[in-house]
Amino acid sequence: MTLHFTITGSPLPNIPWEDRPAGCTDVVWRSARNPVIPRDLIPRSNSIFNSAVVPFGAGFAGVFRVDHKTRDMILHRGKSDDAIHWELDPDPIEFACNDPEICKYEHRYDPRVCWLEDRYYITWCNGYHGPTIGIGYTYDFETFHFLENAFLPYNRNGVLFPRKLHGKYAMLSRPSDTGHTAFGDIFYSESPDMIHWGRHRFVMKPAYGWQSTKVGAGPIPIETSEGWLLIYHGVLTSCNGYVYSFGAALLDLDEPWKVLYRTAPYLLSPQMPYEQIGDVPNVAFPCAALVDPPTDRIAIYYGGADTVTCLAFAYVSEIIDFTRSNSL
Ligand code: BMA
Repeated sequence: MTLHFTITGSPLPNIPWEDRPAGCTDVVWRSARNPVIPRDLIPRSNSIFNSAVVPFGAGFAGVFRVDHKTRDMILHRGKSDDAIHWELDPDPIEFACNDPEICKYEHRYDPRVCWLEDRYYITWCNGYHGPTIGIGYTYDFETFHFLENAFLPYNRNGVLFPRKLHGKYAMLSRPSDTGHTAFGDIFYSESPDMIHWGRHRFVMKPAYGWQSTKVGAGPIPIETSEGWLLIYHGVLTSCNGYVYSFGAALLDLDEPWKVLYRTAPYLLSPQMPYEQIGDVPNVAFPCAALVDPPTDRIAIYYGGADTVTCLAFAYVSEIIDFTRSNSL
């Protein structure tokens, strides 16, 4: 296949994949095997959703949001040979932590995992007197280390860039509130050491329709010659509550706070029963993507109705073309 642009990253020939179904004209299509992770995969799980997977060794590993039957929101590790059938550790991840002040946590949820330099960094929504962005790392998905909270409360959807920019680590996040935040813009921040974050820049705010209430970064941004491809969620406030869909934006490669294009229509909205019915109805919430640059294939992992984990497929080139030609 000859692409008219380049995608940065190593080949991933064993990416999970299903061809676009006959007759489907959507840019993003769902796995016929959805939900790929059921809510009851492990004995203590009430639900498993909004989770992050990465290539690891000959297979895949991930950090999963598991809401226990106590309704605590906790992170668990998982492994898979094919990125579809997952084995989750029944016990939560324990993060090694040096400072007792921040070692205790109120909750951990909505993880993202980012391979950066020499390790897998994990960012998640961490309860420390309200939600903020916790940062940890692992080399092996066996031992996990907690670094720091990146920001003051209240913040959600902390998503690292997969390489340094201007010699600094870079992250998107979404300042929020203690509750079910009825607003939300995406910001960009930089750090020399993963601990201290600053040089904050505004990236984007809600627009209309499916993204009229709030927006938040989804999977780790994908580097292409056309810009950073950011898949993000947007929220509509309907007469019956929030509706979470997702779309895409292209951000400037050097100055990612500059939005080049951004989809006016969504790429995927909650339309299947496993997205519409669950603990929180009408939620499609992407937290990870696997990409195979040589074939242009992308597999997007998203939570369905705050209950299960789902998978959707697309071609990166088609998302980019669609984003450009259907931009706000
Ligand atoms: C957000 C987060 C997500 C969740 C969504 C819908 O505020 O809590 O984890 O998927 O609400 O409930």
